[in-house]
Amino acid sequence: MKKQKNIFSEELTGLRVTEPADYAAGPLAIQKAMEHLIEEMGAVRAFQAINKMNKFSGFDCPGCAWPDPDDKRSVLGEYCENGAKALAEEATLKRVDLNFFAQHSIEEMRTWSDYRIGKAGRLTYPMIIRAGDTHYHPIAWEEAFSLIAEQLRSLEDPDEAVFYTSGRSSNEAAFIYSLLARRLGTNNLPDCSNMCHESSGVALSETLGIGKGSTTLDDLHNAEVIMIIGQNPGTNHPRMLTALQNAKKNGAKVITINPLEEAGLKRFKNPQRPMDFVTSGTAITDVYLPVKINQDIPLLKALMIGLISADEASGDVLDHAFMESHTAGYAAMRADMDQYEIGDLLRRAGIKESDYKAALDTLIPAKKIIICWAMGLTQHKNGVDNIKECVNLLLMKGAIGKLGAGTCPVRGHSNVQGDRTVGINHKLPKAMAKRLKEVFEMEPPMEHGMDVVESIMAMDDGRAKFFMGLGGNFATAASDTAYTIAAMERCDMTVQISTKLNRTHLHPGQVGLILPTLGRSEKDLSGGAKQKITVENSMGKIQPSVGNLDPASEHLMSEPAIIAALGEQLFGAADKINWTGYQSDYGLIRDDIAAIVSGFERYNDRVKDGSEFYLPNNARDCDFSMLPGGRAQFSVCPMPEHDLAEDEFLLMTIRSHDQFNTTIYGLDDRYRGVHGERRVVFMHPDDMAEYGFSQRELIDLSSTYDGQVRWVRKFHVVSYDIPRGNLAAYFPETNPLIPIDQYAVDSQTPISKSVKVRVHRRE
Ligand SMILES: Nc1nc2c(c(=O)[nH]1)N[C@H]1C(S)=C(S)[C@@H](COP(=O)(O)OP(=O)(O)OC[C@H]3O[C@@H](n4cnc5c(=O)[nH]c(N)nc54)[C@H](O)[C@@H]3O)O[C@H]1N2
Ligand SMILES: Nc1nc2c(c(=O)[nH]1)N[C@H]1C(S)=C(S)[C@@H](COP(=O)(O)OP(=O)(O)OC[C@H]3O[C@@H](n4cnc5c(=O)[nH]c(N)nc54)[C@H](O)[C@@H]3O)O[C@H]1N2
Ligand code: SF4
Ligand SMILES: [Mo]
Repeated sequence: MKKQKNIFSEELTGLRVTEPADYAAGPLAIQKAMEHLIEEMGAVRAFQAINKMNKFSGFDCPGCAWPDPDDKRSVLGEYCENGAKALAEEATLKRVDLNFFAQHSIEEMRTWSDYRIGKAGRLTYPMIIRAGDTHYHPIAWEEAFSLIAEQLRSLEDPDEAVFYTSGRSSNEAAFIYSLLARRLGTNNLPDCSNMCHESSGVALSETLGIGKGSTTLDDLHNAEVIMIIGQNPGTNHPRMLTALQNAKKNGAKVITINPLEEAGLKRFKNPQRPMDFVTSGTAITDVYLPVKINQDIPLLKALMIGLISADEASGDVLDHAFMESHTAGYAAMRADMDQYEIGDLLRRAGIKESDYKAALDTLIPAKKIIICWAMGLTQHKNGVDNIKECVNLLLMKGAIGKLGAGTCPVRGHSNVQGDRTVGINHKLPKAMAKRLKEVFEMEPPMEHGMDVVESIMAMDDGRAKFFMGLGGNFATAASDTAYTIAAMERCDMTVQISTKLNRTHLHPGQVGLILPTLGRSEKDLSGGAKQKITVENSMGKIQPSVGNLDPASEHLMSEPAIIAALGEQLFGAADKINWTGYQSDYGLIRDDIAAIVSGFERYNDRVKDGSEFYLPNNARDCDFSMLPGGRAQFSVCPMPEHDLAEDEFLLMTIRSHDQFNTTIYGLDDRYRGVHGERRVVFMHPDDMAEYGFSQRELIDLSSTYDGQVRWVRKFHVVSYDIPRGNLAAYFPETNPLIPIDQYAVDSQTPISKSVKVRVHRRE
């Protein structure tokens, strides 16, 4: 068999396994936060920055999109362990300087682990590499801009260019980046949400008329039941545990649906409450349902059938008045349920009847229900249906558009939601197109552009020749790593606007450019004035962000300044779009956002002096007038099918506690009892016994789709409490297993949580 090209380093780093933790946070979280901050930044710089993070006059945490409290912010600090790590990683004192690039060839750096690549430090100078070069060389900003502009002008068709965005950019940068692409004539604006919550956006837009969640922190605090499904907040949204703790104090019950019993969903010891350290903290989950991978639909159907039966007996379990006045499609969904039988559904889901009953009894009396979810639902072939099924349950109970109830897709990157709101969308919304025509007298392209998967395929077959990334680590984050990397290398030019070195920089096109940029925590003095940026959190609130640290290098430009300078170079200073003005006054960008995007009226006023505001949200207001018949829509969701061969497992590719996507903070996943190593695969002890695998044994994994076999090698088996037939391993090391053409129906999100794989003893 042909050996597939190795992309990730297979170097082993020394696995140690302990018992999984039975609570999250506590004193160790504070200790770990401090260790990362002080090691990367030194004590003085660390305290200077951390005291401003998530404060009204400070900067927004560069980690996840979890919201800050609306009213008061804690004097002890409004951040979590992983927020501290995100800051430490960005504000590190380590530097990738000219010397570094002179010393290390890209060939050499490709052999490094992602951990080592990331730990090299902050990029400090614009760099270029051309086909045949072994090393990156410095280039002046002006020269870089004219090279890029020249390349873009030389394209036969603007659709040969692809403009990717990762979710850390500000509203200001994202808005003018989308303007740049559209002014050029393309909607090729793939973004990280294509790999993330796109399934949520599609499902929620179709059923509730808005591609975002409907709840706020206040709703969580007032809910009777919170379902947490396919999400690991203890690691990925740690301050959500504080919200859950408050909700529990107010009497909420939590139902958790997850193949893994994650520590953060067992108990929480709030680092802000030292009393929690001496007690056992707060129990988070009341009913835990250890669902098999991607068997959420059968489980949700079983719960809905249970609710319908209970309602038939008492008449007051479902909200009939709400369904009659606000929804459509219930009869069809109800009729579809007749073909299912609860016992079968539970067998498929792998759920015991007693656990099911406990969940059902919790849901029956509840009127205020919130469903929270993340990648465990979105990254499957049927990701869109997974979310529609959640909406069905909420609609039956009338649990939408009122205090304490609604949808809560918990967003990933800190501004991924804002980027989409202000224009990063490969499908240009009609209303936005109309405003662009009116305000800028331009003719925006109307056909849909390419998303992540389509862009990679287009780079592969030569339809796309130019790639620009506003942040992110495209080659490593996307699926089918070997294919994706080869596709990117085929481009005439690749340009990465980045804070830190990553693997994507090591696989440039014919010409590769790195444009180093400021991070959130840094002072932005573009144009000689103190600039602020704005972001939108997972709950639709817009807030300003102003960094206070000295920049990592005097040669950095801010994201808005880079994009606007390129716009000026391409379209001239006399263009209808004020590229020149944008570079020195982000207030002008906000004025134009206000002119183009609804909900941003008086934008500059409303983010003055640290103030924040919520964007309008029709689902929160129970207004479904944009949907057929003015009603929220029930959906009929078919069952997930995998057609597994007898020796195939379903693999979910998940995050450790020591990473932010492709940025590896450290080598531990302490809540799951894994230390010093990322090349592990979690397996049920009975499955291990069947294969004769011993703890820590090294195995290889392969996936076979359409006759093509893909491999990743050298993973330690770790015995774990995971459903039989299911496996878990970390991303991005397992991305080479996911074929580019395996994605969710309608959202094209790669199937990162249900990859069919085989396990192999190493010869
Ligand atoms: N520290 C840190 N924070 C982060 C990130 C990070 O990498 N590190 N990434 C950010 C980003 S971009 C995102 S999108 C979010 C991701 O946040 P999450 O979605 O919480 O992250 P994952 O690790 O992908 O975990 C998914 C969870 O879903 C479960 N799961 C997997 N498959 C299924 C399934 O079929 N059904 C059910 N019910 N559960 C399933 C897994 O066991 C796991 O607990 O976090 C954001 N925050
Ligand atoms: N198998 C598998 N694959 C997945 C997932 C999964 O669960 N499993 N999750 C998917 C998800 S949810 C997501 S969101 C994607 C993430 O995909 P990306 O967003 O593309 O990846 P990140 O690792 O977040 O990007 C990190 C890089 O961003 C740059 N960066 C950091 N901060 C800034 C900044 O402020 N400005 C700029 N310009 N650059 C910055 C740094 O250079 C850093 O190396 O991955 C997806 N891939
Ligand atoms: S919960 Fe998310 S946004 Fe809040 S401090 Fe932690 S990482 Fe940052
Ligand atoms: Mo994400």
